[in-house]
Amino acid sequence: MLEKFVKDHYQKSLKDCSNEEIYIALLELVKEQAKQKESHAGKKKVYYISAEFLIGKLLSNNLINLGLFDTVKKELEKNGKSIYEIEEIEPEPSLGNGGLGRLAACFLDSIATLGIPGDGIGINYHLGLFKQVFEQNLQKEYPNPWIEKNSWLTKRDKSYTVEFRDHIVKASLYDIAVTGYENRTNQLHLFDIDSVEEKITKDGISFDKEDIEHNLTLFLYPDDSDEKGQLLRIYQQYFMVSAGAQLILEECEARGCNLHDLPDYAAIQINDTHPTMVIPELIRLLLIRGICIEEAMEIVAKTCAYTNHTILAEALEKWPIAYLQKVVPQLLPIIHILDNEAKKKYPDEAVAIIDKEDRVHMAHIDMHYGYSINGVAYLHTEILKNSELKPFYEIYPEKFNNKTNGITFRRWLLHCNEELTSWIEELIGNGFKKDATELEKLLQYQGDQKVLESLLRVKAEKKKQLKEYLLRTQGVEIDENSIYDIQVKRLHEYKRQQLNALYIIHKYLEIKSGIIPEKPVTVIFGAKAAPAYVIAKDIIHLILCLQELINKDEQVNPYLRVVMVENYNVSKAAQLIPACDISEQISLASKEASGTGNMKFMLNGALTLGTMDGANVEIADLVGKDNIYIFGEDSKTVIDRYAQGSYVSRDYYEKDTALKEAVDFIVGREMMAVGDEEHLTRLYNELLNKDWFMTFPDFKDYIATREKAYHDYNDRMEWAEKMLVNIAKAGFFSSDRTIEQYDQEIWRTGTSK
Ligand code: OX2
Repeated sequence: MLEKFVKDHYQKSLKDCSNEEIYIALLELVKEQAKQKESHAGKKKVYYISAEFLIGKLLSNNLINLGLFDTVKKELEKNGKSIYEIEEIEPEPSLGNGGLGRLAACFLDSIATLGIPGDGIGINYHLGLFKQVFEQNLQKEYPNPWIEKNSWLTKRDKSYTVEFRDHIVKASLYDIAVTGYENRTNQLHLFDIDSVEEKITKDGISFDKEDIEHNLTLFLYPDDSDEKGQLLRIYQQYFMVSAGAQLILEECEARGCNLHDLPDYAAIQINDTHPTMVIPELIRLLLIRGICIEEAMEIVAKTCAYTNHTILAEALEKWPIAYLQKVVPQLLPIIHILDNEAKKKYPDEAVAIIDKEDRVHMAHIDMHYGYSINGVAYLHTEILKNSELKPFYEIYPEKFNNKTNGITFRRWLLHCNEELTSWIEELIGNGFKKDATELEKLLQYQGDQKVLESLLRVKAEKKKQLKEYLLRTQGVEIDENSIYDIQVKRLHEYKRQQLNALYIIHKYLEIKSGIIPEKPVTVIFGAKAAPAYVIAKDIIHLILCLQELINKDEQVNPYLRVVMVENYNVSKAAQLIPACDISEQISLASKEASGTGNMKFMLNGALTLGTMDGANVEIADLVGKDNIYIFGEDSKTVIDRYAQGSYVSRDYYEKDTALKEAVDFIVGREMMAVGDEEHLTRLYNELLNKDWFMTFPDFKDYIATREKAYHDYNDRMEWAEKMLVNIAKAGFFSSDRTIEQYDQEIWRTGTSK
């Protein structure tokens, strides 16, 4: 089919096309095919509004979803071309930061796959989050431009006017087709301004934050450490929701809605607090259209639903009224009404929208004026109900519900691990592609030596591929026969990459003292730190210094190596995850709302080394304690200790010699020879005097559990059996299951069974 397409469109044979030409032809072919699956069926539609959509490269996934991948791959092979080389040409959009944005992307895939009418609404950031480069063992940030002349974006002949206090801008609509797996095509709507100027950045990612006309759609999460940065974020958020709300009302009216019955035509999912202003904005638009305030509030409260992704206080946005006044004064009368009405009914200060310091609590708007509040894993939702959001749970118990996150198996199995996919297919057929719970059929092969051996061969093949990839892309050499122990995720103190680093130091010191590990280990990291997050960048510095020190040390490097992958993104995740033996999920219990990397690793046959946090709790439940490595204190102990304010990290340091040695090493002679004193000393002091995310109490158990996992790894048959159980039990974490629950319990479009 590609051959014919190329002939018809370019009057050329496939053999004579360059890879670039083939890539462009495939873009067009996919867009054409996707268009044929657009549908207007369905009265009620979901609008998933999110500041982030971490969609990754789309070519292969679209081909898989449209059922064209194998045909195209073969046609290319026949003509001496490779789909994998063509994939490399596609730039990866950096429209997201981490789990929150990747979840949004997986959800769009599943919404389309289940045939649910549902579109995404976001912003077309030209320079993305940022591109991470390592220089002198430090993270440096550069723009990440990704929009080319030929891309997945389709400019629509449609725009909306968005009014700020001092500017009026035109929000132009761009769409990216979202193909469902053997089902309908939906859209990701991304708004942009025509006057955006990619060239205004200097010295990395600096730019004039007040130049809204040119900067509005440049970066995701521009630095908000000063007032100008915070104002810019408010500009971006209002831009997204005002254009989005206008689009929603227009579409619903076109489908026959009279606005009084909006909840029958739209379900708006507010992904974290960034899109919260859609609530007052929709009310404002309904008022303009002649609906009275009481009814407008009621309509909106029946249309909007909120997802909470974190209990970290600093991530729950609170905008000063004075800032909102400077950008969107038209919303303030409405926000005051929302606040007054809430205060009349519920005088408790803890649930106020506007607090005593005149700040607007965005999540409080969502909870009072939305009809559903969901957490993203069982434990997280329980913590929201019983502690973090308890005052709200007491008022609105019926609004609270859990939706444990999921991942799309099209990307995180079918595409990233064709070898494992074929292995599964040979054993249990291909029903699991539509119904992921069928993976449980693999359990019948638990004691089957031949099957287990072939599973180990698949893993070995993926490990070899990763070795080649790292050599080709980063020039680093790793040992394919070592254990691959991987931690990839945003860099945050609560995720505790620093605990992993302390283990590495401990191991290094052991090897130096003559204690040789049973099996060599390669510890791999990938993580971006927010540009203004000082300690997170210090942790990256620590890891990069360890990488340099250890990899150069010939006494140590046969047994231990450290690799920090530069500019970790979706494509790199797709290389790393299938090759992993041990998946590090070591957040401080209670702090990781869910995690979704943990699910991807499990699905690809890695064993989890983790705390009882987020979705790890559900993974542990599913696979049983013999098939997971759990360590550390539980969430109750941690929450109680915070409540008592009794944690003193130095007490642990004084009592545990191994810990003391590892911590002191950070500022020791060897590290100072490769690192920067200011960064290392700051991190050392932070751990010793604060350690807010309590790495020290978990250190001992972490070391012991990790050693146990490494030891167990040597019994290859037993290990393979554990891998098999993990793969077999991963079906629950398909985002198709998650979305079916959203649809049945929150959106109620009436589509899914
Ligand atoms: C992340 C959470 O940290 C992570 O635990 C979760 O899996 C993911 O969202 C998807 O739900 N920003 N990112 C998150 O929360 C916030 C806020």
